[in-house]
Amino acid sequence: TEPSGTGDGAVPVVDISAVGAGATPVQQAMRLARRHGPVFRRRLNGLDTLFVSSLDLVTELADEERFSKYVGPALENVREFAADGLFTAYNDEPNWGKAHDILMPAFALGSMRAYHPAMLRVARRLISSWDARLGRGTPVDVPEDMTRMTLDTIGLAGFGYDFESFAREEPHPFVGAMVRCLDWSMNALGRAPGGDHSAEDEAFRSDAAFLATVVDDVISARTAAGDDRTDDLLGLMLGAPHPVDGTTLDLANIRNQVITFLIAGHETTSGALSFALHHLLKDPVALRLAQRETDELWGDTEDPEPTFEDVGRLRWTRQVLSEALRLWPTAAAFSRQAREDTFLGGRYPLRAGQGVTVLTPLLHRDAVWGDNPELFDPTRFAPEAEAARSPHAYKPFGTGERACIGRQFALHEATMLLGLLVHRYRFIDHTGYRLRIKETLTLKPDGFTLTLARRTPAD
Ligand code: MNH
Repeated sequence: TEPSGTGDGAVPVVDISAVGAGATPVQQAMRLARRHGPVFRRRLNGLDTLFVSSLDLVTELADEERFSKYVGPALENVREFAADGLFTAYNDEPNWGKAHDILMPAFALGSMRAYHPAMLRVARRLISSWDARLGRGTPVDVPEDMTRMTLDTIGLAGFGYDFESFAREEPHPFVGAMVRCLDWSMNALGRAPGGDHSAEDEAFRSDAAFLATVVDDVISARTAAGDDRTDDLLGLMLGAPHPVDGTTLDLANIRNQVITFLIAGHETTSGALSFALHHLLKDPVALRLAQRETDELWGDTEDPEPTFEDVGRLRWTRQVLSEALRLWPTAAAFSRQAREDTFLGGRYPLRAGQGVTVLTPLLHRDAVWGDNPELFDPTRFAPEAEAARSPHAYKPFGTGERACIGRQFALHEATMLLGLLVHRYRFIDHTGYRLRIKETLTLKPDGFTLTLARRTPAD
């Protein structure tokens, strides 16, 4: 669509100041979009957010010539602890381009091959821990263990640092402090004027300071050993010269990158794995197909040794993850800003710099997904089906040059783990779990536990 128009598009304005955004702002926005349509303006205590969720408009927003990433109010809050790290940097902040160029090699295909052994090692920690529960018949807390797994994986693969999450009764304190920081970022958005938030802010400062001590620990574990390897993320951060101008990252920026990657590198992958397991639990046919796929690779081997190539062969398992991320994209919104004054859809006027938020879960339920978008159906990601669909219908990893740098990392890690789990266990829905979603800027199933049994050859 040409960026011209009459500007007469009337956008519904929904003022939620009286009720607030509550503890589940994404799910609230989904309800508002269902009621008011794919474009609406949410007004909250004087802060307006323009939400968009239809394929035609998101296709326009994905046009990098007209739009770029917008660091909106939520990310401004995250900047309080991640500053100019890759995720929260402004487009025109020189450290974004610099760090992007320096860190890209850590996410090339060859690097995934290098991370594979660490990913497998951590997957086995989770399996040992689940095997131990199995003997005692005690339930596992799925999101909590997925977080143990993904945190240890980014720690070891990216930083050579061991959080040892499975050796702890409680999650590593990094996790609690991080969740509270993310929660603060989300809740601070909806503050009514005049309230006293000094206690929350002080608690936030202390959590952010704790995160910084973990960062120091991660960095000094490497530098104190005089280790100057540059074949992982931390090595690139500390030592690699920019491919063109030869400069390296400064220490303040390195610290911001470490915090950014420790958070972005595990939190959303953990949620994605948890949703995928939830859907497999509720869909015996999809589960059976995943089991069959792993049986074809590994037979009834007691402890399979997945190769890097094996993970690429787990096509159905990967489709299961893609479909889980369609229904519940764990980073559920991203924002764009107009480069120049323009009209979105030829109707809605936008000023240069003005932000627009894509509500990804509803984009993922657009009519392009057919008549039954709520149905969990991994065949939607069969290669032919994907080829026939607009690439803009599916955006769990954002869009354009600021899209997720860790996508292949997350998918390799998660596909391998899911494959190993369905190969080994029967999942028992001991509570008759009904999906409830907890929001702490990202989405996770709330209170999701399972009990397990070993699969027998007859299963
Ligand atoms: Mn990740 C950006 C989702 C896994 C590191 N990530 C984004 C964005 C989305 C996203 C959406 C774009 C945000 C925006 O436009 O404002 N990320 C995910 C999801 C998963 C995920 C759903 C897992 C599933 N991300 C990972 C992993 C890593 C990572 C794993 C690191 C190892 N992500 C990033 C970084 C950025 C990002 C860094 C910012 C990239 C940039 O702006 O240059």
